[in-house]
Amino acid sequence: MSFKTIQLDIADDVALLTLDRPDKLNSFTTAMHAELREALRAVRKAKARALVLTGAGRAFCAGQDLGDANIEDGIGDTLEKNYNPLVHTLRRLPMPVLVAVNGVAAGAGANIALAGDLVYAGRSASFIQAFVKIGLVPDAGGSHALVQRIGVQRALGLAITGDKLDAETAESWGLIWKCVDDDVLMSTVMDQARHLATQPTRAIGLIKRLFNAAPDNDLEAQLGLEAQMQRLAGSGEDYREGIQAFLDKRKPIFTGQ
Ligand code: T3D
Repeated sequence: MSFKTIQLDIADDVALLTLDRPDKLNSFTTAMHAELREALRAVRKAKARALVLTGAGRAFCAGQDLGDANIEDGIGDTLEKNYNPLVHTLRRLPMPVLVAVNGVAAGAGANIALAGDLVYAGRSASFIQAFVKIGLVPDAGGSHALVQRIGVQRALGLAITGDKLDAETAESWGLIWKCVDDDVLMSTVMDQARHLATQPTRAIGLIKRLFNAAPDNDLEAQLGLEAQMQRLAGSGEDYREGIQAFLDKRKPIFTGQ
């Protein structure tokens, strides 16, 4: 499958999706959004068991391409047509989504990164809620993810100032999973993705559903959802294999079912 603004490689059950407009710091265009939709459909069709998202060159993504911004027809429409479905798709993919933030992640670029499940960043990477600098508000799920992960004060601070947050601080605040040295970022993320692709994928998809729902549920509703997800997980082949392997004192072989 060949694309103009992204690259997609699928091997060993791991899909590697690279935003590929390095001259424009991989900023999003309408064409890139269309290609991302097609690529994510292909990832599902191929039954990949882990997805890695990264950027080509020195940046992860500088958000919306400001030369391709939809000033005339209304930015809200662009969000509803392009960004919001992308956030939903990444959050709902029934496989772990790992993000390798290889450089600056600004505006919607930062917030699409935060839509991943395990966000890794190279030590020189940074996160910028750049919206306010052009008179906009955080979008692409940023106002939700930031408040949930780092609390209102830090989230507001980043959104109102548009200040750069370095990767080490992002890790220490709990905004991302891990900050690692730049030169081992891709190998670390790919190793983890290949490992996760051998794990109980169906259960991981259910874990995502459970944890994505948790912030909006009270305890009663969440207990009910846990029972529902556990029923589904417990009806899977991987549960039977996990139990059998434990009893046999051997390593489980999970099929992802
Ligand atoms: O439709 C809608 O508009 C709604 C959606 C909105 C969502 C959003 O994401 S709004 C926020 C958009 N993003 C930004 O405001 C960030 C703009 N970029 C920057 O602030 C800086 O580029 C960075 C802090 C990200 C990186 O700075 P630096 O000094 O490392 O790089 P640079 O020199 O600024 O950029 C390098 C090139 O990339 C440069 O092109 P050139 O001069 O070499 O031809 C620059 O113009 C280009 N570039 C960077 N960001 C964008 C971009 N081109 C188009 N759009 C960009 N967002």
